[in-house]
Amino acid sequence: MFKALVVVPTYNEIENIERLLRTVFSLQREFHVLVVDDNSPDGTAQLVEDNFIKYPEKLFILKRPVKNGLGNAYIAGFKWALEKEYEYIFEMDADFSHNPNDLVRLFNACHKEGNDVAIGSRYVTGVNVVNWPMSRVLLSWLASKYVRFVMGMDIYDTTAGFICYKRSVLERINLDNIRFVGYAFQIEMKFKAHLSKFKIIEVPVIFTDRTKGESKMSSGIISEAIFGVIGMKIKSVFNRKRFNKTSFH
Ligand SMILES: Nc1nc2c(ncn2[C@@H]2O[C@H](COP(=O)(O)OP(=O)(O)OP(=O)(O)O)[C@@H](O)[C@H]2O)c(=O)[nH]1
Ligand SMILES: [Mg+2]
Repeated sequence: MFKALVVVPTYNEIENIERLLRTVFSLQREFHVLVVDDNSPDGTAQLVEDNFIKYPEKLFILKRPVKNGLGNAYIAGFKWALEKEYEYIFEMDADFSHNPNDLVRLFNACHKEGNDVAIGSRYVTGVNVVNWPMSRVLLSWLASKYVRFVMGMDIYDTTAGFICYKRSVLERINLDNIRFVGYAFQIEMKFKAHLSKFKIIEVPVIFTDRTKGESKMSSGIISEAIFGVIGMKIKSVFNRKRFNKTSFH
């Protein structure tokens, strides 16, 4: 039996987390869940702990003292997963933007179809986004086009945050060197998997805007992504040149 862990970062998700856990734990396939909570003032962590008794040995929590960004929360969750025996490690939001039923499709794309990374993608078959204002759809879609162009990656939804990684991918990527925290974190993870020549597949999913709780989107996250990708690309070209030089001499 291959063990699978869904890492769910939370900040003020008290209105979503209990239903999310119920949905994941009622799936046909067994998934464990690690909630990474950054001391949510609304008591999300306490509510998760109240559910321990219902889901013994499959629900876990990592409590961090301050809000430190999505990327940092994922890195902490990935490291936790690698210390255990998980073979498949997932990223998923707590706000139902990602449909938990799609976890099985992402799992199959890796486990049955031999991919290393499966991305729940909004843009592989047109634009599958429900309830976002037009401006946000456009921003996200343009961002993905921009990244695809600058980075030269053959991925439509480069900022997607609904992902299945095989353990070997997270082992290979140096998690201590991941620099970004917002959308750029999602891009950076894909770019590093791409540079390491892992097999990446996009699985079309429908993304639905949150109906409960508040958004944590900020202009800082957007500018980090815009300037971050250029920095990442330059650094990778520079590293490749250095690598070529040392291998020829
Ligand atoms: N632990 C932790 N989780 C976070 C942090 N920021 C966001 N999250 C969680 O990460 C997931 C994605 O964040 P969202 O606020 O939904 O971001 P978004 O999807 O870009 O924007 P909206 O859906 O409009 O809110 C959610 O589960 C959040 O609770 C953070 O700093 N720390
Ligand atoms: Mg969201």
